[in-house]
Amino acid sequence: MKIDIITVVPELLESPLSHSIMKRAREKGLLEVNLHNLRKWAINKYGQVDDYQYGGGAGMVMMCEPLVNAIEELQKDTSYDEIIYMTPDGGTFNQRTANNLSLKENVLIICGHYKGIDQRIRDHYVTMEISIGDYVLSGGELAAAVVVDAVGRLLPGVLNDETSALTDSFQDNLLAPPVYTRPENFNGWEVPAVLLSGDPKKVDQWRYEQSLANTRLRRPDLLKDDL
Ligand code: 6GU
Repeated sequence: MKIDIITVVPELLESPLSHSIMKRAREKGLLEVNLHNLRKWAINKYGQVDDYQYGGGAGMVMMCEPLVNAIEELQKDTSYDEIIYMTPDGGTFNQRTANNLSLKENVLIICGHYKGIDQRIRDHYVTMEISIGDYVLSGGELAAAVVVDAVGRLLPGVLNDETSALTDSFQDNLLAPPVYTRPENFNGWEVPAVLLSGDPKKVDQWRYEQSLANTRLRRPDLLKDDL
């Protein structure tokens, strides 16, 4: 999978996408992430990519011209399955969206800053708008890093048995069960006996019951919507 990202602050995305599982996914060639600095397509030598908004009001708006030139140039090499705009008024990102995106070949992500991007870009280029939750970030970059991480780890071959996505919270609309590691007794705190029983059927059953109980208690909403 290839993900191109248009941003005015590539530095915000570099580190989160260069460590741990994202690093391995990229090194293995399973995930290609390219950061494109929008300033490259600025309208003047001052690097301008934003301007005052029509109708007045506080905050700058990212202009059409640099964005169109950036998108059109990238589209010369790539036919995108989705052009995503990261925005707090987009659809809320969840595991289902991550699963769907992980099946795409080429995705372009546009990170907004300031008051956002000119509406005409959203009307004429953007195919999907994503928010990561009901709060406002200073820009779309951290949200884009969240999306790339959640999607990247689902690509076949990225995770191994130790990190398998199949047992994650949300993958089946249930929260994950509790986990334990050595020692069996720490300060008198015991590992649940069933996990030491050596009976995989019993262990599976216990984990499922714990997942269900956890979900009922903490996130009953998950049991209502179908993934
Ligand atoms: Cl995608 N962008 C911004 N700026 N704020 C957000 C967001 C995105 N998702 C939640 N808050």
